Amino acid sequence: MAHQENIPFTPSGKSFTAVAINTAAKAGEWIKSKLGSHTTLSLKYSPQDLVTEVDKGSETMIRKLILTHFPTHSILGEEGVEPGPEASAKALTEMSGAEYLWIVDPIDGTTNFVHGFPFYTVSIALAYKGEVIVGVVYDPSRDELFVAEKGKGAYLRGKPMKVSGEAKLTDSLLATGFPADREGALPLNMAGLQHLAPKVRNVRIAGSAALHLAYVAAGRLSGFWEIGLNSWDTAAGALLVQESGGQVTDMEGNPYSLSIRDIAASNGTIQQDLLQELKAAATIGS
Ligand code: 2AM
Ligand code: CA
Repeated sequence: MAHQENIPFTPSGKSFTAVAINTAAKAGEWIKSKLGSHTTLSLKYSPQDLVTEVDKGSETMIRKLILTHFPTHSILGEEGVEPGPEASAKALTEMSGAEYLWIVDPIDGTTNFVHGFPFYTVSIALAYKGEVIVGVVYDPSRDELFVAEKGKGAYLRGKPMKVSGEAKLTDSLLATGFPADREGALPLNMAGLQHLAPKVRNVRIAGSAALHLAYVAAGRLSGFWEIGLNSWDTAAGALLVQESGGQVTDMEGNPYSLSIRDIAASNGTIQQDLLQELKAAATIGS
């Protein structure tokens, strides 16, 4: 990850990255134009699991754009999968044989989008033989496009990103989230929050896992954890963190993989302390 500070980033790698960037930017601008004017609001897995016609339209647009460039590639998108954790895991397993697999969240932070809270993103990752090689998260509200290429670093507005320098939890700003699963995930995330909040500088819960991960990569958050996520919430963001010098693991400290549903990401320096506290919290939450 050798960066030259003053040379602007230009996409490379058979233009996979350029396609990811252009597709995320186009879909992001489109969903932003629909803010406040969606006409359908459906419930998926639970009353907290929302979907609008804008999620579906964004995914259709993304699929068409990717397939225009790479017609033989496979695409795993949130809106192409039945709701619920079992269906998500099954869909990922079924597609795990694909050589090139795009992993797409057409709106990460749908609840925010529905309420007009400007913290939602388009998340697009490309995995080659199961390993994420490109990750792009686009935040249309601030026009920020976070991009990472495996082994080549992570960039925001052409500048290399770097994780933050906090060495202790007491100095750390963390984020977490509450996904739609109110039975399994909510008590565990609540237990983590209750356990960690007194030990850190503060905790933010802004409703987009992809953007929280991008903020860890950009050094705006020291760390992030969340139980019960899907691959489309995390694939692009995890590469952003890794390529910015941070660490991403499951709750046991195993390195990030697409099948991980429980994620802990940080600047690396606080990772072990974060995992230790989450382990202690889980014994209270279960
Ligand atoms: P979404 O907006 O794409 O659904 C909020 O804590 C995070 O959880 C968001 O990234 C949100 O993504 C995700 N999330 C919401 N419902 C979820 C579900 N049923 N399964 C997994 N992740 C979910
Ligand atoms: Ca989504």
